[in-house]
Amino acid sequence: MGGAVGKAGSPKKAWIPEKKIEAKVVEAMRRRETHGSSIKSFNSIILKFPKIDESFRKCKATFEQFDEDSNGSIDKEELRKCLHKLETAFTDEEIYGLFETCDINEDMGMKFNEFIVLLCLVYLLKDDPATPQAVS
Ligand SMILES: [Ca+2]
Ligand SMILES: [Ca+2]
Repeated sequence: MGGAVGKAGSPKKAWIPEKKIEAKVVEAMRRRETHGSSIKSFNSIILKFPKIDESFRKCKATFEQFDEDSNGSIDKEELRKCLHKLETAFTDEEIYGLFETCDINEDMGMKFNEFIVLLCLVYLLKDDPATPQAVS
């Protein structure tokens, strides 16, 4: 790297500060590497794919259960009925809100890909699924 400036004189001196910066950058990069940020976590997600695949199949089965009339999409009423059946703590209003959030293309039906978004949201929103009466 670097141009051909000051070939004859003492270019080394002029280069020192720049090299210091370069060294710092390299050092910083190395530090980031050892801290292993985004790339590492991306890999660790990919390594979980066999498990995700399994969960995905379960999601598909759940989707089919929700889709009572088997028309390939879950409508508002189907979602409401199923969430009530599962005894989730959502009010009708919340369920409709979830539905509207997840119905990305706004065709009033939830396809499988939209259903995945729903599952993620439900997961994020639920706070204490297994122990409802543990908190006093
Ligand atoms: Ca349906
Ligand atoms: Ca939709």
